[in-house]
Amino acid sequence: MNQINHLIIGNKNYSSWSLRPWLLLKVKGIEFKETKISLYTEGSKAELLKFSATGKVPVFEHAENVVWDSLAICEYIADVFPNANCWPENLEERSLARSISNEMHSGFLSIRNTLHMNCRLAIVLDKISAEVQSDIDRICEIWRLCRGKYSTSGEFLFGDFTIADAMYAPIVLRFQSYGIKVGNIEREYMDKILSILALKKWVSAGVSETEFIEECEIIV
Ligand SMILES: N[C@@H](CCC(=O)N[C@@H](CS)C(=O)NCC(=O)O)C(=O)O
Repeated sequence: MNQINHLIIGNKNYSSWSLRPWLLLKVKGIEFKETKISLYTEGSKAELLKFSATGKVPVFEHAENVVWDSLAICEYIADVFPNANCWPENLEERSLARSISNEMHSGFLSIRNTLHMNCRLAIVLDKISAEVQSDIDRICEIWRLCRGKYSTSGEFLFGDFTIADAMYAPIVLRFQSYGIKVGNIEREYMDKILSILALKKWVSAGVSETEFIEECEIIV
C-alpha cells in the first residue's frame, strides 16, 4: 500500500483553499509531497482533472484514498493522524471548532468574492460594503468568543493549533492585505497566525510567484 501523503495545491499567492490543509499538515509536522498546479492557465484544467473529477484543488492522496475539498481533507488528516490533535479533545470545544470551521467553509461569501487572497497585496481599503463589513464583524465575533474562552490554554482559537485556525488563516492574510481594522483581541490572534514560520514561507513563496490572475487582482 502506498502510504505517501501527497497534497495537490494551487498558486500560493491566490489559493486560499489550498493553504488550509497545507498549513495544517505543516503545523502538525506531518510530512507530505507537494504538487503545485498553476491555476487558470492553458492546460491547468486538464492537469487538475488528473487528480480529481472536481477539477479543483486542494486534493490529498493518502494510501489508496483520494480526498478533495479543503475541509474534507482536514477531517481526513484528523482521522488518520489522531496523535496530531487536529480537533480539540473536549466535545464541547470540538463542537464549536467544527461549527466555526464549517461556517467558514460555507459562508462569508462577500469576503470570499470581493477580497481575494493575494499575498502580494498590501493596501488599506477606503470603502467597505455593508455586506463585507457584516462578514468581518461576524469573523471578529468568532475570534473574540474563542479567545475569550480558551486564551488560558494557548494563543490559537482553542489554545493549541487546530483545524479551525487553518480554516481562518486565509482570512487573517486577507485582513492583513486589505488593511482591515480589528480590535486588540483579533489583532493579537492575527499576529499569532502571521508568526507561524510555515505561513511565512507560504507567503514568501506566493509573493515570489510570477503568475498573475486578473480576476483575483480586482479590488471592488
Ligand atoms: N470548496 C472547495 C473549493 C475549491 C476551489 O474552489 N479551488 C480553486 C482554487 S482556490 C480551484 O481549484 N480553482 C481552479 C478552477 O476552478 O479551475 C474546497 O474547499 O476545497
